[in-house]
Amino acid sequence: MSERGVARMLHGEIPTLFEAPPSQDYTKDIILLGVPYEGILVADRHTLYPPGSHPPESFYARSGADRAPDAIRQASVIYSLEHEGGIAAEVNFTNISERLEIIDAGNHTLEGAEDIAEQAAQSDGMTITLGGDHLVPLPLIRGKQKGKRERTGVVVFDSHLDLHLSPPLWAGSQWRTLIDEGYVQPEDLIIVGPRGVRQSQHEIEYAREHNVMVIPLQQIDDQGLSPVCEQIARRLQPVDSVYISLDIDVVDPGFCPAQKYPDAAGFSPREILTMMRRVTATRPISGFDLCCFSPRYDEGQRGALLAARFALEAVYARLR
Ligand SMILES: [Mn+2]
Repeated sequence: MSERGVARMLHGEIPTLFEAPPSQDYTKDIILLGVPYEGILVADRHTLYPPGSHPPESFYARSGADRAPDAIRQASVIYSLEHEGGIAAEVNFTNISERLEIIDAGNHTLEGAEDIAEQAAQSDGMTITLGGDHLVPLPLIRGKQKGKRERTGVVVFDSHLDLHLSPPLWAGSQWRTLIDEGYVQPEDLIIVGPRGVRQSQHEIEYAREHNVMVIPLQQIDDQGLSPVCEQIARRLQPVDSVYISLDIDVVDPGFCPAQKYPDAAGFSPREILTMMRRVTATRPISGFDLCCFSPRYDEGQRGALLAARFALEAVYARLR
């Protein structure tokens, strides 16, 4: 018996995400893309390094998210649409390819990604983006709002608030930039999953003063997943669509050790999938990104496989 070949290659040994056809036609329903960007690096508690620097290896701060898109693509053959179109067991066995046109637009810079998001939004398409670090949603949401101005709820799954004011173009200030530029209203920003001690007092004060919805992981432990999802759904009632940004460090590193900023005892993958499903149950999804996966620290591709599964859930959200 011969091995089943990979049908759609992006470049070299790298298949397209879900083996979707490679294309630059941004009028399709779902545009898959990679943004292999890693910018300012945190070196330690006091030091930031500019983009392109190579700080010494440290457990406090790790790099390598620029390798993530292609590593996730390699694992995503498990979810190949070439497998009879992709019959989604979680969506009443719906055939994905019969309902949605999906392409892989390849890897792009921040500027290129912003342009793609703008074009996709103009034809009511949606981007599913593999980062890169957590600056990546900045151009994606900015471009999306330029292409189609609407009230967008942003649901962030992250162990960190990322509500720093500066420096600009840092994966710790992206939400403030989007708010300050007027693309997102602070009350439409929902941050799910902060844990540990790596938050700053001024971020917490900003969230409180501007009515950003912050749901620490422990609130879900105490109140339960369903009641908290109902609170999020109520907050999302006035928005036109929901953009989901997933920092892989919200997941327990036991499931995915390949994180830039690992912190013990996080969410299980299925808790994240359940929340993604619930928050898009009443409002349409208009974009998704997954960031801060560093394949340098992956083991047996299990982190890459999980990242691909999260991207698939964003396809499901569009399908439902
Ligand atoms: Mn984070």
